[in-house]
Amino acid sequence: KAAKTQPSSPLDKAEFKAAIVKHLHCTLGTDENKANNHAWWKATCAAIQAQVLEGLRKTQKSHYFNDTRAVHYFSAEFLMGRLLSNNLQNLGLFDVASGALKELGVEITDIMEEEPDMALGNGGLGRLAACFIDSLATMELPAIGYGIHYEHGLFRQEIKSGAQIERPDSWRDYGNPWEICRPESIQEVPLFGYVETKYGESGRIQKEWHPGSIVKGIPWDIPVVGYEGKTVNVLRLWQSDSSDYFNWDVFNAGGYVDAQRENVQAETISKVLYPNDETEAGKELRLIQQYFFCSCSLKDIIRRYKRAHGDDWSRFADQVVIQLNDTHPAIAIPELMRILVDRAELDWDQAWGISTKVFAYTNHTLLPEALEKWPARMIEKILPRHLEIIYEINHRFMAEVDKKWPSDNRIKAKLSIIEEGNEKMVRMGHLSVIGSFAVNGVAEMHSRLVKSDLFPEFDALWPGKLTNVTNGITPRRWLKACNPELSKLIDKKIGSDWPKDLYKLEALEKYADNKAFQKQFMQVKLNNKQLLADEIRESLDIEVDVNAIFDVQIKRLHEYKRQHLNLLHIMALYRRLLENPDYDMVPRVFIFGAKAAPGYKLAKDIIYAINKVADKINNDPRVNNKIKVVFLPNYRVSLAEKMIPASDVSEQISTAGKEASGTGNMKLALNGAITVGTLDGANVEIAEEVGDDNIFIFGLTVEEVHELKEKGYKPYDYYYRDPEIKAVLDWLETDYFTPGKPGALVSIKQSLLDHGDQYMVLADFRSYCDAQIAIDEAYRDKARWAKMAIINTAKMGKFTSDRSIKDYVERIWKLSPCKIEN
Ligand code: 26R
Repeated sequence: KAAKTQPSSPLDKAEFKAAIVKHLHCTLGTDENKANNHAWWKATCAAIQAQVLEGLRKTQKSHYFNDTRAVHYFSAEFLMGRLLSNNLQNLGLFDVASGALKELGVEITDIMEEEPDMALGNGGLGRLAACFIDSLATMELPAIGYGIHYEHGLFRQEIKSGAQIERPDSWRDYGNPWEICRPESIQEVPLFGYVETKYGESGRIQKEWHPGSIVKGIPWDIPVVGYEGKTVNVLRLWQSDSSDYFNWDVFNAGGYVDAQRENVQAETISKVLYPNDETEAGKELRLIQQYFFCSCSLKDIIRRYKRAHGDDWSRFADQVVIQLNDTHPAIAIPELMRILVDRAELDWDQAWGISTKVFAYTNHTLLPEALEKWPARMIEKILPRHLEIIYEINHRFMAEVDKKWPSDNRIKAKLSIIEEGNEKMVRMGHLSVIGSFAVNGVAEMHSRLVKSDLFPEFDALWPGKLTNVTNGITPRRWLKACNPELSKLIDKKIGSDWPKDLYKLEALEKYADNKAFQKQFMQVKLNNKQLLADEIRESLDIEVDVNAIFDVQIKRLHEYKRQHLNLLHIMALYRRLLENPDYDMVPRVFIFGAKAAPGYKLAKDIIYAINKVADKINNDPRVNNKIKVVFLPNYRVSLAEKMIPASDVSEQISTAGKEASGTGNMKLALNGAITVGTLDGANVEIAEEVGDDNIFIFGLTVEEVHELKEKGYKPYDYYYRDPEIKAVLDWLETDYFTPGKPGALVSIKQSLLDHGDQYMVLADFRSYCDAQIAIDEAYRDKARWAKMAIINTAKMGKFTSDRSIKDYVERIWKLSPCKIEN
């Protein structure tokens, strides 16, 4: 035993036990008798981390010696969730660990609950980044994720008397066993100040930025363990700190600096994640956050490049590709130009030639209010040199536009990076398209709309630059780890190599009609529903029947996602039951999980309404338990992992053309839930895969939405023509759901009638109700439903994030895998 000095050779149960106990004693200063679940969790993580770090060391050595080209995924958000079960699964150590703990008298599922979620993201975009780095490691691709080490992730949601309350998320209060601080790689980030123009001897104009302050970026590395493979990549997150060497230098430069000096408390930069998804706020601190992590990351990349290639920039674009996750890191484009032109003293064309071979940009939304724009004045104050560079980029670009469309000022104004107006604004989307060699949308339909509606002239100017890469999800977390029972059933039926090759699930299709398999499949679903029912009882004291349909809508709360369409349908069902106690319906549990941006009034009103309607329905004996409404507070990755395996119906009901892709839709279908959805985002591709018989599509198409907008959409027409619509909307105005508080829910009605129903909820209402009736019918036929569920799981191969990454690698990044040597 003592001879076993190679910590990388997989541990057996006895060794694992010994490692946990050693960490209890030596790392945590406790023992087997005193340790609580938290201590057991930490000791277990520490035991695993030793293995992980060995893999990390070998990976970094191999990448270094092979001088590999790597992708650098720049993202302001990484929604990692918990890492324990994922790391165990990916290392193939789950059963060993759970056995070892059992012998120590500890349930692994209990200690897994001790881990706080790493909630460093808002929603889809952040979780996509997390799935992508899992796939990159699994596919043995050299990759590094760069982001921000927020002290507080997305707020914790509490529900008080039905309303959302935000509380700070303090995920690191008791330490994070997975992260490693790397003080040897600290970077300095300049901010504010002014630009000096110098005339060099060669007559070359040199610009020098004299910053007004300097902050420190401290890197924290989180190892990213690939499935079965040996690759362990890193996610490098930057934490801000005040720089000790700070302002003296600058200060002494003279009074001019004093006048220009601006301050930002260095520590506040990485303090908190902005909780807005989809509403651009233009806050100064957010721009500073974006520049802070881009500047640190670029310097980190360049330091690594120079170690191998010295001052020879000619190979930079061969070694480095940077993927911009939306426009949040777009400031990296002028920052690289500044480094190349001002620091490395390359001429502009050379520098631009390199930059535009390095960057690629992913667009995640078409909603106008989510497209980032910064006041030019704000950029000038914080990053004076960058504004100059942006103007220069734009100037040269306008010349290019003039060649294609001579003297067309309308097109110039439309394509310019600068939006003229009362206040000059810098359009970060335009900057990203111009500075990148590839631009992609995240689902077929979304990418088509990016080309036709958002950037049509860019598409004409640079044919082929705009493209599609459909999103995906990692099946390691979203099936293998979160749904162990279904995973084992699948293993038994078709073998266990599906986590790395999800198209293998197609082999399940031939059992879709098999009675015995249907029974097993639906038994697993029932067991998962039981687990969720227990959770609902514990958290909300609501009893739900596991034989009811579990109908789930989980996503950020937004009008375009239309949680209120779901709610209006629930109210309509309730009303039908009150009018006709014999109204025939399969009992249904409507389950919601959603956070609203703290400043988004109507979104918060919708949460309040869901909770108030829930109170009433759940406690009305006339409903006879045919409907339950459950709003699970604090929706997050770890809660999703419990809800998704227990879902029968997946609500994907956005207004057509508004949801770029969606990824929850994929997770739910993979776990055997049937989608009720519009032809929007990736729903379209899910429908293609599963076939029309295995999905419930309803509502207006994008084209119909456009037509209706064109000819003038009048929500009042639907209100007066459909008595059920009128009844439920009027109901909102009474105090039926909010006793003593009439009008408490009226803002929803107003938004749908007086404010024009921007997202066409009323237009889709009837068609949605019809789809729900079709679901009710389908569910009554047990065999039919089981078959649909099995086919959904079987047909999700396309939606593994491994396929997305393969698309990026082949069409955009041009990377090769790197085998890890011992
Ligand atoms: C500028 C700002 C405040 C902001 C805008 C938008 C901040 C954050 C966002 C988040 C966005 C755009 C987002 O999460 N988009 C989602 O990306 C997912 C992954 O591609 C898609 O599946 C999903 O449809 C889309 O809404």
